[in-house]
Amino acid sequence: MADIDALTSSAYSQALEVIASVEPRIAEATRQELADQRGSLKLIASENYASPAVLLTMGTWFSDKYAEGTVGHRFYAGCQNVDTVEALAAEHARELFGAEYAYVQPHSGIDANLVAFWSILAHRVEGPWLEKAGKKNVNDLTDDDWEALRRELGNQRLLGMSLDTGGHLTHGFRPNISGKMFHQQQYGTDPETGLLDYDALAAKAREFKPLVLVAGYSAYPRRVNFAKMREIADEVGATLMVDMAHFAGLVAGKVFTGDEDPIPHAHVVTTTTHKSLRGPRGGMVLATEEYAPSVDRGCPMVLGGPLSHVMAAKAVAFAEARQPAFRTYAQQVADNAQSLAAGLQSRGTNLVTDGTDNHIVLLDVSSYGLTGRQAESALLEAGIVTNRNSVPADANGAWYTSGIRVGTPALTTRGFGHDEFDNVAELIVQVLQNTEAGTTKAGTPSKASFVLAEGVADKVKDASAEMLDKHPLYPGLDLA
Ligand code: DSN
Repeated sequence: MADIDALTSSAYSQALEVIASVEPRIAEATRQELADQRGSLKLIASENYASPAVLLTMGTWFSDKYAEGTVGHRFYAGCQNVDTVEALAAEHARELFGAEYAYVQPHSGIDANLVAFWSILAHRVEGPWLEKAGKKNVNDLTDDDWEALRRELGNQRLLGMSLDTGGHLTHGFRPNISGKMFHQQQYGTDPETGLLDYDALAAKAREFKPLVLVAGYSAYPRRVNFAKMREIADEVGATLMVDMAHFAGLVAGKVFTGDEDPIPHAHVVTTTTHKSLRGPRGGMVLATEEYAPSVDRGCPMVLGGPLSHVMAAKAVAFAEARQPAFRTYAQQVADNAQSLAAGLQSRGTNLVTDGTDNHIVLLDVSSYGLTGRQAESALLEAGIVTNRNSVPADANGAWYTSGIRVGTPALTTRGFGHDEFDNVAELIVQVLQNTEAGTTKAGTPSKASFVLAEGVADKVKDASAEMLDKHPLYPGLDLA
């Protein structure tokens, strides 16, 4: 069998030489990025490390091919190989998730959500409206028809989780297109527990009667009961759309099953492919057969030419995720989050919802006298990469915040287990305990500047290095 590590090393060494022959600074930045990722504790909950096979698949001439349309039905000639790639990626996705239909063209999560929104509108609003107007398809519409249809489409309602309680920008947040194209309202979490309150959500849905109920999150450290979500959607006649971008890996790895698996319950499911799923950077829509024809119109409705090189990498990543080892990985991601949360709590850190049962831990750092911004910067100085995040009803708003979001997918890929994550908790706490809020130039309290006690960053970096050396990133990858 080929020595994959040796092949990977030589592939990247040679690729970097080729790149350096044109723009050496890009080759250098690429080397530096690897060194930085290797040398820091990556705790950003939405990041991971894709395999060399996935990364290499993105660097090919598929990037040069246009292929608007769908498999076997393209607007450009010469798409036979793109057809192979797209069909395979979709097949792997359907098998991996047990979905009726998969659309692998979206370039990102927001693209996937836009495809889903417009598909739902086309299916639920445009279709019946065309029938009523006696028109076969949108090409038959007059200017007056269009005006009336636009009014109809623009009057639809969407109910999604609010940003400060863990929802995503694309779930109806006002400044996002989703908050402008729909009449939107947001549901939150229980102010005492921080947990989703399904009764309150149902009451809001009954009152608001949304066409689209969006479930899913990017900063909620708990599982969601999608069977309950579907009951609520059905009661009010809404389409249930689940954005599983964050936890797709836990669904693929069968950590979330039954009521926690969105696929059997939602009409339409969207995801990114690069977070816990550990694939290339991109998006995807899964749907029931009923919604498939309108999702298939993602291009030209929302998207331009698909990124064929990324669709190829999706196929490779999904093939990896269908291997038994991925289930072990996904379970470890969830177990490690438990260790991290317990380690933080036992050292006196407040966690939103008092813990986790997915891959996310959300720290409320206000008890340390810090904003999220100060904590994020101090942690970075000590080689711990996180992101600041709002906590529910955040007194510091969405820019400075009071929270730090951390997640386990990336370091679990490196092989970190229970003891290492307990140690990571210790290092985080050491930084937070030794950081003080700074002042502005005028001497007033600052929400951004901070002072990390001398020597702490080095001590934490040394302790991290011991663990990182034990679990090297891309162990066999040795750049010449
Ligand atoms: N940027 C992603 C995250 O960090 O959760 C969501 O878009």
